[in-house]
Amino acid sequence: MPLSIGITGLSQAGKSTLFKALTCLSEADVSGRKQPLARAAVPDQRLWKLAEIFQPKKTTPATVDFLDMPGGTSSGLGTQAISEVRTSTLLLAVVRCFKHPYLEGVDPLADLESFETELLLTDLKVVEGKLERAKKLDPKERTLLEALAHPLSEGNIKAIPHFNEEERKILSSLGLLCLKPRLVVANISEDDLPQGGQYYAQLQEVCRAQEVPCLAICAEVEAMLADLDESEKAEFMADFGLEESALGRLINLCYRKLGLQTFFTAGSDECRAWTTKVGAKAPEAAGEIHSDLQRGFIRAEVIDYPSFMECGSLAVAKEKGLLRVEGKDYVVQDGDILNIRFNV
Ligand SMILES: Nc1nc2c(ncn2[C@@H]2O[C@H](COP(=O)(O)OP(=O)(O)OP(=O)(O)O)[C@@H](O)[C@H]2O)c(=O)[nH]1
Ligand SMILES: [Mg+2]
Repeated sequence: MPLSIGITGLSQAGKSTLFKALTCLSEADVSGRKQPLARAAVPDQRLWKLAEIFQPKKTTPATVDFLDMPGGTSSGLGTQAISEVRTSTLLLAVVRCFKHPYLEGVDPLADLESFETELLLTDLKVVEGKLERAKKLDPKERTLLEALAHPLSEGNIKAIPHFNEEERKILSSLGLLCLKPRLVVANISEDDLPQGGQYYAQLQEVCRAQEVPCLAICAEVEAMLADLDESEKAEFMADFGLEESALGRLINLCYRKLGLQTFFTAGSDECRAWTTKVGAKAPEAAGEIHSDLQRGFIRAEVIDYPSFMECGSLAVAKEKGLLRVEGKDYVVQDGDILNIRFNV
């Protein structure tokens, strides 16, 4: 299933600007859309380096889906749009740290808090509704919902219980926003690039206490960069003191937060990047490619990316004994190049 990231936050925080920047969509692309959903390629230089060597017919990056939440009311959480974001894997909370043309003041901490309150209230409605309506609620589910109702009604995001995997599974169909992994994006003004400035520093402090990763992005500058070709982009990024695009930085953080990593398949037909969990064993990783590969997994030929690049080809790697054969207990490492042997 593709990783899906919901872009949420208060109205006018810069969500759509960020969405455009991350997905390289122009104004025209976005306005014609019913579903503000777009797929972005995960930037990974290693894939393109592999493609230089293999010269495949096709090179396919891993992808991430972004969903832009419309604003409109005082908060970014319009009810019709909520159902969309309930299926997201992770939420970005975009917080305004720039002077807005017509909104007064800049107060990222207050904005973050009112956004979180809004988010919890939306969940509270779901939880209460479920508790009221469902007489025949499974007792386990009822207990979990009851444990949530209090912190939700208090608007206290820090008091949301940490559920284990089984408990999360029980609640998963509700798509509760408060249980989703979160990341805060400080949407900073151009003048605060590249360090982030005082508002970012304030947000960072609060986020650190909540163990929520926080990232400073200037959505407007990034949206401008997204329209440029590669050489112009590099020049402008250097001017702003930016080393990596917002997409790259954001995805790195998301992967870390979600415990994800990348592996590759490479050949003359296709070079491709795949996403799997950190700690995944070879058959599970193979399952990302196709369920048949997991079901019929026999073994995997494996080489790590740096060793492969040193060898320059699979033939040389084999000669040097660097292409290993691993069984079903092999724990896949970030950057591994895998060739799965299977039989169904
Ligand atoms: N200075 C500055 N202005 C920005 C930045 N990001 C967005 N803006 C401006 O803020 C306004 C709102 O941006 P949007 O991206 O439409 O915000 P939004 O969160 O999608 O708004 P709603 O969909 O109405 O909730 C626009 O006028 C943007 O040009 C930024 O990084 N810096
Ligand atoms: Mg918008």
